[in-house]
Amino acid sequence: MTNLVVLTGAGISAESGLATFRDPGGLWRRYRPQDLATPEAFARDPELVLGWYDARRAQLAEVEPNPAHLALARLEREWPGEFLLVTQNVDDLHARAGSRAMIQMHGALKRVRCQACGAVHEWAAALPRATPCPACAAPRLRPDIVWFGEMPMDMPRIMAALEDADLFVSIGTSGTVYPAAGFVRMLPPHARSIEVNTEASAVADGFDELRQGPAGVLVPALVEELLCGG
Ligand code: BJW
Repeated sequence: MTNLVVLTGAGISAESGLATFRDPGGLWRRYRPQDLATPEAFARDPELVLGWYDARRAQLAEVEPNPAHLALARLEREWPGEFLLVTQNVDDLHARAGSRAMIQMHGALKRVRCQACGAVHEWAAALPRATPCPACAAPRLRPDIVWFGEMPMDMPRIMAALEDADLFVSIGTSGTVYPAAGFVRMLPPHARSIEVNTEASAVADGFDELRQGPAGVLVPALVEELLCGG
């Protein structure tokens, strides 16, 4: 039995039409992360931050999972060993493709969290400032997103899966944001690691194998190879 951990980043959703962060045209080429993706930014200008997440949440209605998302859902269904998908993405494309054994380590656009009572709510609409929490009525809801300086979600489960991994596949991530960028260095010595990206990531030298090209083409081929040996 082979334990498989797959890590994905913004590159896997690029062919669905969602901008990445650091590529030309990426979100961090147009906006400053310190203005939008930190707790301090939210405290300073909640309307700006909520509006940015409202726009990105609304954009999800305009995009569909691509062949790479669908192939990973197939891999989960047909893989004979343990399987865990860890995504840094806050979009809902993996879930809509059918992935279930999944951790969204940086949170989810379609969830909000109450800063007063901690309740997490599914949220598909806009989030106006001071909307009361459905659980406690406090006007303290925020996007359920992991901003810079905050702890990514489900880290103990992710670390346990990495410790037991025999195979690690990283897809469409630049390898610049930690802790995810460090996962390839946390694998047991025997584990095989494969990176799929249109260009070598910042941590590419830690992988056994690099496959260069678009995820929408390379991931279905890799999944076929892993499941059918060719
Ligand atoms: C394709 C493709 C195609 C394109 N096919 N490929 C100094 C040193 C080390 C660490 C730190 C440091 N200073 C601060 C830190 C910590 C900080 C950090 O890493 N900062 C770095 C920028 C230096 N990290 C944190 O603060 C994290 N928390 C933390 O560390 O807590 C402490 C702790 C944790 C654990 C243990 C102990 C302590 C939190 C990070 C939160 C990240 N948040 C964001 C935004 C919020 C979500 C949102 O609004 O969407 O998450 S930032 C942004 O970057 C987003 C992404 O999830 C994340 C990663 O980006 P990703 O996915 O890699 O996208 P890109 O655009 O960078 O890359 C896309 C790639 O795809 C490229 O390589 C393309 O080539 C490729 N590609 N098209 C295949 N078709």
